[in-house]
Amino acid sequence: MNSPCREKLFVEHCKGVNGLEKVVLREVRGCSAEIYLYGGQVTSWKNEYGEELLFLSSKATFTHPKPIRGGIPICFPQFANHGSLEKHGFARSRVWSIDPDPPPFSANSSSQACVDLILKHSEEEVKIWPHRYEFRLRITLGPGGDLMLTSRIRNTNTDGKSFAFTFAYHTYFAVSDISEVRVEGLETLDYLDNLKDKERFTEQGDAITFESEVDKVYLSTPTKIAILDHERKRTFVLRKDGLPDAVVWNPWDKKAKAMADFGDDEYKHMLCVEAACVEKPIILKPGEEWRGRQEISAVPSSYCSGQLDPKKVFQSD
Ligand code: TA6
Repeated sequence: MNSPCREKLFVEHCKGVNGLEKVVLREVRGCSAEIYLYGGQVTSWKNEYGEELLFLSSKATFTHPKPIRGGIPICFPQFANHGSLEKHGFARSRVWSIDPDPPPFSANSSSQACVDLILKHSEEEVKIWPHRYEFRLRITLGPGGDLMLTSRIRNTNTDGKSFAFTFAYHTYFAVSDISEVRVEGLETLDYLDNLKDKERFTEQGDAITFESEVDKVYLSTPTKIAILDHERKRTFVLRKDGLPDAVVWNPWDKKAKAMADFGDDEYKHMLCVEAACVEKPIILKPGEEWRGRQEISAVPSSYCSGQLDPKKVFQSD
């Protein structure tokens, strides 16, 4: 095992809910992240004060085949119902493995708090999605507490066939009160509205705020998006690469009540902003690899204001 991700101090392998295997990442200042092999899913991300930054429903079940409600589910090989597979694909309800020997990354991070996971086709799965693949997921907690997820998906078909897929990091951010939250970076963009049969609209006005159910796929978005939580004076900054779209979702009260694994009032304390590739599926020929990256950080809002003027910042990296 030559993974740089095995230093005991920074990476702990243990059991979580229902005895499921999980990995805890820690960095020196006290930030942490938890990852379940079930779903290859981040379920917790805490800052140096031990404050939880991701939403995980109090009703989340950690039982196969139901995906875990909250954290960062991986949607692959299909986002939502953009295809004939089960909603959001099967990766979020499969048990991933620790990748014993991940191929080197060109952009190597200095952090030792990281874990490499791998998911490969199973013979069962080939019956519903007739392709062979290797999906490598590296999750890194940076020295400053930033959380990076890098996916590398390779077509390993031996029959010469290409495959197409859509993808999302379905990130559930924890917020104090959804009606006090603003998203910057998506204004004036086109989006597909899932509440209106995926019809295409253009976002009007200023930053996005929330007063009812929202389920939109913003298209060709900038590489930086900010989620400002006024009450908590915290801003999440999401940076992405290889993922042109961004999904914004809050179920609001009625849908919340209809979900068995979601508390009736929990919609007030979460917002999904998802780095995604939905509109134009990714196509891989045999032997080809795709890479998609999401990096999230949480900073005090005072630090962000001004720097997040979309005209100044969102076009740059
Ligand atoms: O990403 C938004 C979305 O596709 C919504 O339509 C909403 O249903 C959500 O995902 C959650 O889906 P799930 O299958 O986890 O209940």
